[in-house]
Amino acid sequence: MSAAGPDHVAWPPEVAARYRAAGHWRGQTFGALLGTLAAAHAGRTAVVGETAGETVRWTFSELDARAHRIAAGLVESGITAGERVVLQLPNVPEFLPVVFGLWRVGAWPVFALPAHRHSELRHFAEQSEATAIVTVDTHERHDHAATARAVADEVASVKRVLVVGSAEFDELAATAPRELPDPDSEGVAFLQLSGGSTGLPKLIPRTHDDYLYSVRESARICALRPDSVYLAALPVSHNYPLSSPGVLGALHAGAATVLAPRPDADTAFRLVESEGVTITGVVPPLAAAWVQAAARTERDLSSLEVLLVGGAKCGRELAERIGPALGCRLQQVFGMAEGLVCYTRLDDPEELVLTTQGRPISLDDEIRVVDPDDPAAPSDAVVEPGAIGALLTRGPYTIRGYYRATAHNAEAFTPDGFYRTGDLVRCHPSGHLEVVGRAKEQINRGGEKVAAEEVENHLMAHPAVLDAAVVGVPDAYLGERTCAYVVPRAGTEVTGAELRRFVRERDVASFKVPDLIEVVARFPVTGVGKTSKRELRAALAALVEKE
Ligand code: OOB
Repeated sequence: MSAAGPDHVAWPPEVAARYRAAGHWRGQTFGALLGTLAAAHAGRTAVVGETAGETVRWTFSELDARAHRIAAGLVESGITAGERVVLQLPNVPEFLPVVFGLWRVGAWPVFALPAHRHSELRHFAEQSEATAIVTVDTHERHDHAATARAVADEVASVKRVLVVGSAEFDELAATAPRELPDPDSEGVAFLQLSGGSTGLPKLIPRTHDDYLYSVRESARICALRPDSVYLAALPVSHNYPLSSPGVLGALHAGAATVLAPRPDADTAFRLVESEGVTITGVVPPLAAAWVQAAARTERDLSSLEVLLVGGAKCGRELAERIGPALGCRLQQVFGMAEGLVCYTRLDDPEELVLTTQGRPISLDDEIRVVDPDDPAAPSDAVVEPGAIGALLTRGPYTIRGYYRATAHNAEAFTPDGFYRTGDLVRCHPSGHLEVVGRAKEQINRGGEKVAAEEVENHLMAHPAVLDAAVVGVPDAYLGERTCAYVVPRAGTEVTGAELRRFVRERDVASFKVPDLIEVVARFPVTGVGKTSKRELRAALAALVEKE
């Protein structure tokens, strides 16, 4: 417990007992799972990836042995159960043994994305009071090790930076394995990041039991089998390629995972052909790019059976093109790091696959669609069946609270434990949800989530900025782009170009730098005097149209 609130808001005991009795929570940790998988699939390929320009292939036994050695090495380097470790790894094969090593120790990985920069990394380290940062040397021309060291210098709790691929890491990874006590399966396994709508990303505590349930069911719903080959095209530290069904779903099924160093069509198609990939998951802009590239590729994509599309809305037009272009079945997925994941089923009627974002994993996922009118003072009145409303959910793998965020939790959850997703949906009679919009102040930039307030704060740090309002505007390729309206202080002048540079220099993930900045004399206001983001959005949309 910290002053900001508990590390983990547990499910009420009677609810937890129900999830156990239903067989959702099985008392297994990820470390124990890997041991079981290694016994069942010993010599089969678990991971294929590229490291230092070379392809590596590890079997389930090798992965298990590596994870044991890394766990022992982490313990010897002083890392103990319950400590938080910020992990910033791109799609390198070491991702898996490091994560399973941490899980065996009982330390909690904090899953930073490769795109995060100093600003975000520092926030994760501070917020979680992390004792270590694990990262790579450089990746895509960014010096991750230098960023991690700079954060370590500034955040007192961070005692060490471990760079995968360094001599120090190789030594740690060669430690003789040792018996370690198995952590509590109902305890926190790791912290995921929320896309956020207020300030900096919140941390999401997920337990072994709850996450494993979603992984096991995802693997089943996506029909993964030992001879499936899953391609992780997106960065694996994100919840979607990690567990929906993702790398963990593939492992769970005894299937191989191929880690793509980059998600572009050239890289992905090369790997589909060479590794016989059967299933992968992408965000809509990437799906569109692959569809286009497929028309002129000479690669053999015939092994591909399923393409998952999610993270942002996949419109019907794109949905219709996927099957014919890539010769595979489309599966829509609508999920969130906080928990709830919906899939269209492989045997669903075509119409539902093309027009909905699927139905929940579990019959115990409770869905409530409520009147969205005033998010600040929600009435939570349930709408008529089939009407559009704000989605609330609770269930066996949806958190009951963010990490150390009591004040925010009071708004993000209802008193009876439903998570306010901020998504506007329509629920079909079949239970399939159609995502029709969003009530939260977040921009979904092709699947990458940008909290308006976080960017506004960066803009307002500029001495010439009096006020800033960040909104999303429609974009044909990304779905939405990030745009900012800025009011300068009296007597100062500032340009959009200058402000973009300013935000970039504050060392934030580049997807958060506003695509467009408009400097205006004042914002339109609502009846009660609040900035009217609706009007700003409309004005920007008109502007973009004109351009
Ligand atoms: C996934 O997780 P997050 O945490 O990055 O973002 C969650 C939010 C949702 O609340 C929703 O606003 C949006 O992303 N979203 C979609 C969507 N999938 C996610 N909006 C419309 N259509 C979809 N299919 O993005 C995530 C986590 C697990 C699996 C898949 C995606």
